Amino acid sequence: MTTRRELLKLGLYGSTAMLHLTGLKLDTWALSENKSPKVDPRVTPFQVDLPVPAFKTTVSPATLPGVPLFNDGIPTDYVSFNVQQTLAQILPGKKTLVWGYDGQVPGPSFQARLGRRLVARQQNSLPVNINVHHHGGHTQAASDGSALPEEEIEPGTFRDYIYDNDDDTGGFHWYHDHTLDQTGINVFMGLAGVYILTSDTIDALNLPKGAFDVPLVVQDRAFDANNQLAYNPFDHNGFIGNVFLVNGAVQPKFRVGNGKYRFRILNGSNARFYQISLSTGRPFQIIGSDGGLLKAPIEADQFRIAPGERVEFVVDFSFHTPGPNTHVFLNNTMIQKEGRGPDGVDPTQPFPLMRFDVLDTVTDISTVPPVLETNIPVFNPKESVITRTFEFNRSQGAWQVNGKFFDPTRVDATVKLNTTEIWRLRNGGGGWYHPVHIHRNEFQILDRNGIAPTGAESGLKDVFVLNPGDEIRVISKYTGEKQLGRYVFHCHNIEHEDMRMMGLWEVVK
Ligand SMILES: [Cu+2]
Repeated sequence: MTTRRELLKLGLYGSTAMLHLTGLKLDTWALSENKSPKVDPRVTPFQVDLPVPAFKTTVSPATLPGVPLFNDGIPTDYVSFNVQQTLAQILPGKKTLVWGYDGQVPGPSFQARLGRRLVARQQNSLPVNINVHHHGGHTQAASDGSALPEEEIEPGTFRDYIYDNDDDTGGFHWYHDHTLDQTGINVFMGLAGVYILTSDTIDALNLPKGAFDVPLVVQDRAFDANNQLAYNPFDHNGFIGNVFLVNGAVQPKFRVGNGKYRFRILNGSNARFYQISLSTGRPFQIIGSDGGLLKAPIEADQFRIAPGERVEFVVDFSFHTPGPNTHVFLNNTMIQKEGRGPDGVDPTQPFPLMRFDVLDTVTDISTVPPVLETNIPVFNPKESVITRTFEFNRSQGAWQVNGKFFDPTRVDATVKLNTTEIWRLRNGGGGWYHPVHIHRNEFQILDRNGIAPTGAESGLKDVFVLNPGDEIRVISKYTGEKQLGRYVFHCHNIEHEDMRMMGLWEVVK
């Protein structure tokens, strides 16, 4: 197999490099019928129960030879993953080959606490290179998973990731593959999972807990005639599938009681946007955004969620009488035919992503407190030392930032530690949507086209959707002595990212 370094010398990147590096032969991959918005006819919804990924349990560091040990007094937990191929029953009939953390799709969930360090060993038993990104985390550069070639885990080797969990707030993060040129295929094959960062203060809020606190990882996929995942490496517009999975299961059903549930929804799709609502039309309480809980809950009856974004919301099923015919559907009303972006919301065409079966009578003592997160940092625009502008544009059928393709050897911005900066993110045109993700920090949106943010966008964010024509100003302060070094920012339409819509930035003393 050709090495990454050799390919870079040859000037090969994106899908061409991906095919070399994964060793995938085109004839083994049915080119998916991405243009068809039609639902796969093999699918019958609500046949399987919603899988809820288990929390990863800790292990003794003594079981992990060579793992870093610490004597700085900070409590440290250790977990160990084996990233491997497995066969999953997704469609009826033949099983589907997937790539998963511990062979699971989504992977086991991280349960982390503020102020407690977590070390994760990732053993790569796949035939391809991997790189694990902690999306939403205030992570040391060497453990961030920033698509830099030198960070990659080659087959048969491992890497230890150190998560300090010294973020300003807890949050609903996730982890997913971030290998240069092949993030699209790696995530598509299953390399994604949930990372929940909590604290004593968050736990003390009387929000729904335990079995009433449920992550929902929403993804679209396409399958060939043999029930195998079908990815078109030459569709650089963005992958759009015609089978909808929640937590790895096709349009599942979920048994609930007549009480409140905290749902944490992650759009883990490569390029698809969703508009989420309930079939009852009832409002719910949005309590969290990408970067954790909001200051206060926001009542809403729908929201948009783009690739990489997270929204936390509380649904109250107490308005329903439990019974075998009491169903509530989690609907998507966003129409999207191609990777360019969503075509718009059509409330007359609700598509059920999953079904809640209200069957049980429960005693619900949980509440949605009027005050949620009191520790959200306020970034002062007057303290900003520079305003940088990044324009996301299309060129030569691929994707650029400020007219340049990503180059892992070129630093596009140097940020001084403990300073505040404003970044202006601008859509370069053509009717394309770009959900832009910046690593390492959480940000406040100052304004979107001059207007202050509303809804979940008023909370801490790390993904910013550039609709056509948009210009967004975001602000953050770059604190953290441990978090010096190189990070990336990029479009989270993963096919755009793989075709080099990414920039490199560095935090220096
Ligand atoms: Cu994009």
